[in-house]
Amino acid sequence: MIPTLLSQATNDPALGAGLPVTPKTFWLPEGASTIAPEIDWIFNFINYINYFFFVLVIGIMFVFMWKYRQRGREVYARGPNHHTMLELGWTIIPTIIVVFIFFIGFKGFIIAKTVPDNAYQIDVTAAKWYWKFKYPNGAISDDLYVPAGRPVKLVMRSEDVLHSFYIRDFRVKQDVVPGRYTSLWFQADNPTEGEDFHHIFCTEFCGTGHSEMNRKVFVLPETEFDNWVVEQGRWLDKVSDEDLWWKAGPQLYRACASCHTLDGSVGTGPSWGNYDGNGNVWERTKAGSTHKIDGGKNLGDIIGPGKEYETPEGYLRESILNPGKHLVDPYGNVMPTFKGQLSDRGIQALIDMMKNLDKFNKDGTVKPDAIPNAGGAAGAAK
Ligand code: HEC
Ligand SMILES: [Cu+2]
Repeated sequence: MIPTLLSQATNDPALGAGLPVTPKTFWLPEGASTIAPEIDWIFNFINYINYFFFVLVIGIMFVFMWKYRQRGREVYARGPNHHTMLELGWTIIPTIIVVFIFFIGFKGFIIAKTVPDNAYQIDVTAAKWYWKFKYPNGAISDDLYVPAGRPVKLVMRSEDVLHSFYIRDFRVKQDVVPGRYTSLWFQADNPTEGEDFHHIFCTEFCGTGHSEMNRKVFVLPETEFDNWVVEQGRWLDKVSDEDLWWKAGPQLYRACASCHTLDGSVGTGPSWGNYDGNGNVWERTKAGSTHKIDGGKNLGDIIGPGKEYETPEGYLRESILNPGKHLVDPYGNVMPTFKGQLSDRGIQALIDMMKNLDKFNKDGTVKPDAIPNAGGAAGAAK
Protein backbone atom coordinates (compact mmCIF):
# COMPACT_ATOMS: atom_id res chain seq x y z
CA MET A 1 0.00 0.00 0.00
CA ILE A 2 2.73 2.43 0.97
CA PRO A 3 4.83 2.00 -2.20
CA THR A 4 1.71 2.33 -4.35
CA LEU A 5 0.70 5.55 -2.69
CA LEU A 6 4.18 6.98 -3.07
CA SER A 7 4.61 5.96 -6.66
CA GLN A 8 1.22 7.40 -7.46
CA ALA A 9 2.50 10.66 -6.08
CA THR A 10 5.87 10.65 -7.83
CA ASN A 11 5.39 8.76 -11.10
CA ASP A 12 2.22 10.26 -12.39
CA PRO A 13 2.94 10.67 -16.13
CA ALA A 14 0.93 13.89 -16.22
CA LEU A 15 3.51 15.46 -13.89
CA GLY A 16 6.58 16.94 -15.54
CA ALA A 17 4.77 17.35 -18.85
CA GLY A 18 4.47 21.10 -18.27
CA LEU A 19 4.49 23.67 -15.53
CA PRO A 20 3.90 23.20 -12.65
CA VAL A 21 5.14 19.92 -11.20
CA THR A 22 2.73 20.13 -8.27
CA PRO A 23 -0.23 22.50 -8.19
CA LYS A 24 -0.60 25.58 -6.05
CA THR A 25 -2.79 24.96 -3.01
CA PHE A 26 -4.03 27.12 -0.18
CA TRP A 27 -0.89 26.25 1.81
CA LEU A 28 1.79 25.70 -0.84
CA PRO A 29 2.99 27.53 -3.95
CA GLU A 30 3.43 25.56 -7.17
CA GLY A 31 6.12 22.91 -6.80
CA ALA A 32 8.84 23.02 -9.44
CA SER A 33 11.42 20.35 -8.62
CA THR A 34 11.53 16.58 -8.86
CA ILE A 35 11.21 16.21 -5.09
CA ALA A 36 8.15 18.46 -4.86
CA PRO A 37 5.56 15.66 -5.40
CA GLU A 38 7.12 13.68 -2.53
CA ILE A 39 7.18 16.63 -0.14
CA ASP A 40 3.72 17.89 -1.09
CA TRP A 41 2.20 14.44 -0.72
CA ILE A 42 3.55 14.08 2.82
CA PHE A 43 2.54 17.61 3.68
CA ASN A 44 -1.01 17.13 2.41
CA PHE A 45 -1.32 13.71 4.03
CA ILE A 46 -0.43 15.06 7.48
CA ASN A 47 -2.59 18.09 6.86
CA TYR A 48 -5.69 15.98 6.05
CA ILE A 49 -5.12 13.90 9.17
CA ASN A 50 -5.08 17.17 11.11
CA TYR A 51 -8.35 18.32 9.53
CA PHE A 52 -9.96 14.97 10.27
CA PHE A 53 -9.00 14.88 13.94
CA PHE A 54 -9.73 18.56 14.43
CA VAL A 55 -13.31 18.09 13.21
CA LEU A 56 -13.68 14.79 15.11
CA VAL A 57 -12.43 16.12 18.48
CA ILE A 58 -14.13 19.50 18.31
CA GLY A 59 -17.31 17.91 16.91
CA ILE A 60 -17.57 15.33 19.72
CA MET A 61 -16.82 18.09 22.22
CA PHE A 62 -19.84 20.08 21.01
CA VAL A 63 -22.08 16.98 20.95
CA PHE A 64 -21.16 16.15 24.55
CA MET A 65 -21.52 19.76 25.66
CA TRP A 66 -25.06 19.69 24.34
CA LYS A 67 -25.97 16.18 25.41
CA TYR A 68 -24.66 16.41 28.98
CA ARG A 69 -25.53 20.00 29.74
CA GLN A 70 -27.06 20.70 33.13
CA ARG A 71 -30.84 20.53 32.91
CA GLY A 72 -32.70 21.82 35.97
CA ARG A 73 -31.66 19.97 39.13
CA GLU A 74 -31.36 16.58 37.38
CA VAL A 75 -28.50 14.40 38.77
CA TYR A 76 -26.72 11.92 36.46
CA ALA A 77 -25.50 8.48 37.47
CA ARG A 78 -21.72 8.00 37.24
CA GLY A 79 -20.65 7.02 33.70
CA PRO A 80 -18.41 4.05 32.82
CA ASN A 81 -14.73 4.60 33.72
CA HIS A 82 -13.18 1.95 31.52
CA HIS A 83 -13.67 0.64 27.97
CA THR A 84 -10.98 -1.77 26.81
CA MET A 85 -11.81 -1.76 23.10
CA LEU A 86 -11.96 2.02 23.01
CA GLU A 87 -8.61 2.37 24.75
CA LEU A 88 -6.97 -0.24 22.53
CA GLY A 89 -8.43 1.56 19.52
CA TRP A 90 -7.15 5.01 20.37
CA THR A 91 -3.73 3.60 21.18
CA ILE A 92 -3.20 1.28 18.23
CA ILE A 93 -4.66 3.38 15.43
CA PRO A 94 -2.64 6.57 16.18
CA THR A 95 0.49 4.43 16.62
CA ILE A 96 0.04 2.99 13.15
CA ILE A 97 -0.53 6.47 11.70
CA VAL A 98 2.53 7.92 13.42
CA VAL A 99 4.77 5.03 12.34
CA PHE A 100 3.50 5.48 8.78
CA ILE A 101 4.27 9.20 8.92
CA PHE A 102 7.76 8.42 10.18
CA PHE A 103 8.23 5.96 7.33
CA ILE A 104 7.23 8.32 4.52
CA GLY A 105 9.04 11.23 6.18
CA PHE A 106 12.22 9.20 6.45
CA LYS A 107 11.93 8.10 2.85
CA GLY A 108 11.60 11.73 1.74
CA PHE A 109 14.56 12.68 3.92
CA ILE A 110 16.73 9.97 2.34
CA ILE A 111 15.81 11.18 -1.15
CA ALA A 112 16.57 14.79 -0.17
CA LYS A 113 19.97 13.79 1.27
CA THR A 114 21.16 11.44 -1.48
CA VAL A 115 22.84 13.51 -4.18
CA PRO A 116 22.88 11.82 -7.62
CA ASP A 117 26.41 11.11 -8.89
CA ASN A 118 26.12 13.26 -12.01
CA ALA A 119 25.03 16.38 -10.10
CA TYR A 120 26.28 19.74 -11.36
CA GLN A 121 28.09 21.47 -8.50
CA ILE A 122 27.73 25.15 -7.65
CA ASP A 123 29.53 26.73 -4.69
CA VAL A 124 27.46 29.07 -2.58
CA THR A 125 28.80 31.70 -0.21
CA ALA A 126 26.43 33.40 2.19
CA ALA A 127 27.44 36.67 3.79
CA LYS A 128 25.89 39.80 5.26
CA TRP A 129 24.00 40.42 3.01
CA TYR A 130 24.30 38.60 -0.25
CA TRP A 131 24.59 35.17 -1.83
CA LYS A 132 27.46 34.51 -4.19
CA PHE A 133 27.17 31.61 -6.62
CA LYS A 134 30.34 30.23 -8.16
CA TYR A 135 30.26 27.85 -11.11
CA PRO A 136 32.89 25.23 -12.03
CA ASN A 137 34.56 27.50 -14.63
CA GLY A 138 34.98 30.36 -12.16
CA ALA A 139 31.95 32.33 -13.28
CA ILE A 140 30.14 34.11 -10.44
CA SER A 141 26.66 35.51 -10.10
CA ASP A 142 24.33 37.12 -7.54
CA ASP A 143 21.23 35.28 -8.75
CA LEU A 144 21.29 31.52 -9.20
CA TYR A 145 21.23 30.02 -12.71
CA VAL A 146 20.75 26.27 -13.08
CA PRO A 147 20.41 23.84 -15.98
CA ALA A 148 16.97 22.27 -16.50
CA GLY A 149 16.64 18.51 -16.24
CA ARG A 150 19.90 18.00 -14.42
CA PRO A 151 20.52 17.43 -10.70
CA VAL A 152 22.26 20.42 -9.13
CA LYS A 153 24.26 20.22 -5.91
CA LEU A 154 24.90 23.36 -3.89
CA VAL A 155 27.89 23.32 -1.55
CA MET A 156 27.36 26.14 0.89
CA ARG A 157 29.36 28.05 3.46
CA SER A 158 28.93 31.25 5.41
CA GLU A 159 31.45 34.05 5.78
CA ASP A 160 29.96 35.44 8.97
CA VAL A 161 26.76 34.41 10.75
CA LEU A 162 24.13 31.73 10.40
CA HIS A 163 22.09 32.00 7.20
CA SER A 164 19.59 29.58 5.73
CA PHE A 165 19.08 28.82 2.06
CA TYR A 166 15.49 28.24 0.98
CA ILE A 167 13.94 27.78 -2.45
CA ARG A 168 10.24 27.59 -1.69
CA ASP A 169 9.15 26.30 -5.10
CA PHE A 170 11.77 23.54 -5.02
CA ARG A 171 10.83 22.51 -1.47
CA VAL A 172 14.46 22.58 -0.33
CA LYS A 173 15.94 24.34 2.68
CA GLN A 174 19.27 24.08 4.46
CA ASP A 175 21.08 26.08 7.12
CA VAL A 176 24.37 27.71 6.08
CA VAL A 177 26.64 27.60 9.10
CA PRO A 178 29.91 29.48 9.68
CA GLY A 179 32.92 27.17 9.83
CA ARG A 180 31.13 24.26 8.20
CA TYR A 181 30.11 23.12 4.71
CA THR A 182 26.50 22.12 4.15
CA SER A 183 24.86 21.04 0.94
CA LEU A 184 21.56 20.37 -0.73
CA TRP A 185 20.47 19.20 -4.14
CA PHE A 186 17.49 19.54 -6.42
CA GLN A 187 16.48 19.00 -10.01
CA ALA A 188 14.17 21.34 -11.86
CA ASP A 189 12.89 19.94 -15.15
CA ASN A 190 10.98 22.93 -16.44
CA PRO A 191 12.87 26.03 -17.60
CA THR A 192 11.63 29.35 -16.30
CA GLU A 193 10.32 31.50 -19.10
CA GLY A 194 11.29 35.10 -19.82
CA GLU A 195 11.26 37.20 -16.68
CA ASP A 196 9.87 34.32 -14.63
CA PHE A 197 11.90 33.03 -11.69
CA HIS A 198 11.72 31.13 -8.42
CA HIS A 199 12.45 32.89 -5.13
CA ILE A 200 15.47 32.32 -2.93
CA PHE A 201 15.03 33.39 0.66
CA CYS A 202 17.38 33.52 3.61
CA THR A 203 15.24 32.06 6.38
CA GLU A 204 17.53 32.83 9.30
CA PHE A 205 17.22 36.41 10.50
CA CYS A 206 20.79 37.59 9.98
CA GLY A 207 20.76 41.35 10.60
CA THR A 208 19.37 44.57 9.19
CA GLY A 209 20.04 43.62 5.56
CA HIS A 210 18.35 40.20 5.88
CA SER A 211 15.80 40.99 3.17
CA GLU A 212 18.58 41.83 0.69
CA MET A 213 19.17 38.09 0.55
CA ASN A 214 15.95 37.60 -1.40
CA ARG A 215 17.32 36.53 -4.77
CA LYS A 216 16.15 34.71 -7.90
CA VAL A 217 16.61 31.30 -9.48
CA PHE A 218 16.51 31.02 -13.24
CA VAL A 219 16.22 27.56 -14.79
CA LEU A 220 17.68 27.54 -18.31
CA PRO A 221 17.45 24.83 -20.98
CA GLU A 222 20.69 22.87 -20.90
CA THR A 223 22.44 24.36 -23.97
CA GLU A 224 21.34 27.87 -23.09
CA PHE A 225 22.75 27.31 -19.60
CA ASP A 226 26.10 26.11 -20.97
CA ASN A 227 26.38 29.26 -23.08
CA TRP A 228 25.42 31.43 -20.14
CA VAL A 229 28.15 29.95 -17.90
CA VAL A 230 30.83 30.47 -20.56
CA GLU A 231 29.70 34.07 -21.14
CA GLN A 232 29.52 34.75 -17.42
CA GLY A 233 33.03 33.34 -16.92
CA ARG A 234 34.36 36.13 -19.14
CA TRP A 235 32.87 38.96 -17.10
CA LEU A 236 36.25 40.47 -16.28
CA ASP A 237 37.26 40.67 -19.96
CA LYS A 238 34.13 42.61 -20.72
CA VAL A 239 34.92 45.44 -18.32
CA SER A 240 36.86 48.22 -20.05
CA ASP A 241 40.30 49.23 -18.73
CA GLU A 242 39.04 52.60 -17.44
CA ASP A 243 36.18 50.99 -15.53
CA LEU A 244 38.19 48.18 -13.92
CA TRP A 245 38.73 50.05 -10.64
CA TRP A 246 35.06 50.49 -9.81
CA LYS A 247 33.33 47.72 -11.74
CA ALA A 248 35.70 44.80 -11.11
CA GLY A 249 37.64 46.03 -8.04
CA PRO A 250 34.80 45.84 -5.50
CA GLN A 251 33.71 42.42 -6.81
CA LEU A 252 37.20 41.03 -6.32
CA TYR A 253 37.72 42.85 -3.02
CA ARG A 254 35.05 40.60 -1.52
CA ALA A 255 37.70 37.88 -1.39
CA CYS A 256 39.96 40.17 0.64
CA ALA A 257 37.36 41.85 2.85
CA SER A 258 37.36 39.18 5.54
CA CYS A 259 40.96 40.18 6.46
CA HIS A 260 41.49 43.70 5.07
CA THR A 261 39.25 46.54 6.23
CA LEU A 262 39.12 49.86 4.42
CA ASP A 263 38.66 52.11 7.46
CA GLY A 264 41.99 51.61 9.23
CA SER A 265 40.56 49.25 11.85
CA VAL A 266 42.37 46.12 12.95
CA GLY A 267 41.68 42.88 11.05
CA THR A 268 43.36 39.56 10.34
CA GLY A 269 45.51 41.51 7.89
CA PRO A 270 46.71 45.13 7.77
CA SER A 271 43.88 47.54 6.93
CA TRP A 272 43.96 49.08 3.49
CA GLY A 273 42.96 52.31 5.18
CA ASN A 274 45.40 54.53 7.06
CA TYR A 275 46.42 53.06 10.42
CA ASP A 276 50.09 53.95 10.94
CA GLY A 277 50.24 57.50 9.57
CA ASN A 278 51.50 56.48 6.14
CA GLY A 279 48.17 56.72 4.38
CA ASN A 280 46.20 53.96 2.72
CA VAL A 281 47.61 50.85 1.10
CA TRP A 282 48.54 52.74 -2.07
CA GLU A 283 49.84 55.91 -0.40
CA ARG A 284 52.15 53.99 1.92
CA THR A 285 54.16 52.57 -1.00
CA LYS A 286 55.54 56.04 -1.82
CA ALA A 287 59.21 57.01 -1.27
CA GLY A 288 59.94 57.75 2.38
CA SER A 289 57.09 55.58 3.70
CA THR A 290 57.80 54.29 7.20
CA HIS A 291 55.19 51.53 6.95
CA LYS A 292 56.97 48.69 8.75
CA ILE A 293 57.70 45.30 7.18
CA ASP A 294 59.94 42.32 7.96
CA GLY A 295 60.52 43.32 11.59
CA GLY A 296 61.30 47.01 11.48
CA LYS A 297 62.27 47.86 7.89
CA ASN A 298 60.60 50.74 6.05
CA LEU A 299 58.49 49.81 3.06
CA GLY A 300 59.68 52.99 1.30
CA ASP A 301 63.25 51.60 1.25
CA ILE A 302 62.50 48.63 -1.01
CA ILE A 303 60.44 50.46 -3.65
CA GLY A 304 61.85 52.79 -6.29
CA PRO A 305 64.32 52.87 -9.21
CA GLY A 306 67.14 50.41 -8.65
CA LYS A 307 65.54 48.94 -5.54
CA GLU A 308 63.88 45.54 -5.09
CA TYR A 309 60.66 46.78 -6.69
CA GLU A 310 60.94 49.39 -9.44
CA THR A 311 57.32 50.40 -8.94
CA PRO A 312 54.71 50.25 -6.16
CA GLU A 313 52.62 48.09 -8.49
CA GLY A 314 55.41 45.50 -8.46
CA TYR A 315 55.31 45.33 -4.66
CA LEU A 316 51.51 45.09 -4.49
CA ARG A 317 51.46 42.41 -7.15
CA GLU A 318 54.00 40.36 -5.22
CA SER A 319 52.01 40.87 -2.00
CA ILE A 320 49.04 39.22 -3.70
CA LEU A 321 50.79 36.39 -5.56
CA ASN A 322 53.54 35.66 -3.06
CA PRO A 323 52.35 37.05 0.29
CA GLY A 324 55.09 35.40 2.35
CA LYS A 325 57.93 37.27 0.60
CA HIS A 326 57.59 40.35 2.81
CA LEU A 327 55.46 40.44 5.93
CA VAL A 328 53.85 43.59 7.24
CA ASP A 329 54.63 44.05 10.95
CA PRO A 330 53.41 42.49 13.19
CA TYR A 331 51.48 40.06 11.00
CA GLY A 332 52.42 36.45 10.34
CA ASN A 333 52.36 34.60 7.05
CA VAL A 334 48.63 33.85 6.99
CA MET A 335 47.48 35.40 3.72
CA PRO A 336 46.78 32.73 1.10
CA THR A 337 48.34 33.17 -2.32
CA PHE A 338 45.96 34.21 -5.08
CA LYS A 339 48.15 32.66 -7.76
CA GLY A 340 45.87 30.89 -10.25
CA GLN A 341 42.81 32.59 -8.78
CA LEU A 342 43.34 36.13 -9.95
CA SER A 343 44.24 36.87 -13.56
CA ASP A 344 46.53 39.78 -14.46
CA ARG A 345 43.45 41.85 -15.16
CA GLY A 346 42.02 40.91 -11.78
CA ILE A 347 45.19 42.09 -10.04
CA GLN A 348 45.13 45.23 -12.16
CA ALA A 349 41.54 45.88 -11.05
CA LEU A 350 42.49 45.54 -7.37
CA ILE A 351 45.52 47.81 -7.67
CA ASP A 352 43.40 50.38 -9.53
CA MET A 353 40.89 50.17 -6.69
CA MET A 354 43.69 50.76 -4.14
CA LYS A 355 44.73 53.87 -6.07
CA ASN A 356 41.17 55.20 -5.78
CA LEU A 357 40.32 54.18 -2.23
CA ASP A 358 38.98 57.63 -1.34
CA LYS A 359 36.16 56.99 -3.81
CA PHE A 360 34.92 53.96 -1.88
CA ASN A 361 32.66 53.59 1.12
CA LYS A 362 34.04 51.69 4.10
CA ASP A 363 32.09 48.57 3.12
CA GLY A 364 33.84 48.35 -0.27
CA THR A 365 31.05 49.78 -2.40
CA VAL A 366 31.90 52.65 -4.72
CA LYS A 367 30.49 56.08 -3.86
CA PRO A 368 27.78 56.77 -6.45
CA ASP A 369 29.01 60.31 -7.23
CA ALA A 370 32.52 58.98 -7.94
CA ILE A 371 31.40 56.85 -10.86
CA PRO A 372 32.79 58.31 -14.09
CA ASN A 373 30.18 60.07 -16.26
CA ALA A 374 27.41 58.80 -13.98
CA GLY A 375 24.13 58.10 -15.70
CA GLY A 376 25.39 56.32 -18.80
CA ALA A 377 28.09 54.33 -17.01
CA ALA A 378 25.98 53.62 -13.95
CA GLY A 379 23.22 52.31 -16.16
CA ALA A 380 25.64 50.05 -17.97
CA ALA A 381 27.09 48.75 -14.71
CA LYS A 382 24.69 45.83 -14.48
C1 HEC B 1 43.23 35.25 5.38
C2 HEC B 1 43.42 36.68 5.48
C3 HEC B 1 43.78 37.45 4.22
C4 HEC B 1 43.10 37.51 3.02
C5 HEC B 1 41.83 36.76 2.62
C6 HEC B 1 43.81 38.46 2.21
N1 HEC B 1 44.90 38.94 2.88
FE1 HEC B 1 46.21 40.31 2.19
N2 HEC B 1 47.26 40.16 3.93
C7 HEC B 1 46.93 39.38 5.00
C8 HEC B 1 47.94 39.51 6.02
C9 HEC B 1 47.95 38.77 7.38
C10 HEC B 1 48.89 40.42 5.53
C11 HEC B 1 50.15 40.88 6.26
C12 HEC B 1 51.24 39.86 6.11
C13 HEC B 1 51.77 39.87 4.71
O1 HEC B 1 52.28 40.90 4.28
O2 HEC B 1 51.66 38.82 4.03
C14 HEC B 1 48.42 40.83 4.21
C15 HEC B 1 49.06 41.75 3.40
C16 HEC B 1 48.59 42.21 2.19
C17 HEC B 1 49.18 43.26 1.41
C18 HEC B 1 50.36 44.12 1.84
C19 HEC B 1 49.75 45.28 2.59
C20 HEC B 1 50.70 46.32 3.07
O3 HEC B 1 50.29 47.04 3.98
O4 HEC B 1 51.82 46.42 2.55
C21 HEC B 1 48.44 43.41 0.29
C22 HEC B 1 48.65 44.41 -0.83
C23 HEC B 1 47.38 42.42 0.36
N3 HEC B 1 47.49 41.71 1.52
C24 HEC B 1 46.43 42.25 -0.62
C25 HEC B 1 45.39 41.34 -0.53
C26 HEC B 1 44.41 41.18 -1.57
C27 HEC B 1 44.36 41.95 -2.88
C28 HEC B 1 43.56 40.21 -1.14
C29 HEC B 1 42.31 39.66 -1.86
C30 HEC B 1 42.46 39.28 -3.23
C31 HEC B 1 44.03 39.77 0.18
N4 HEC B 1 45.13 40.48 0.50
C32 HEC B 1 43.41 38.80 0.92
C33 HEC B 1 45.82 38.57 5.11
C34 HEC B 1 44.89 38.35 4.12
CU1 LIG C 1 21.02 35.64 5.78
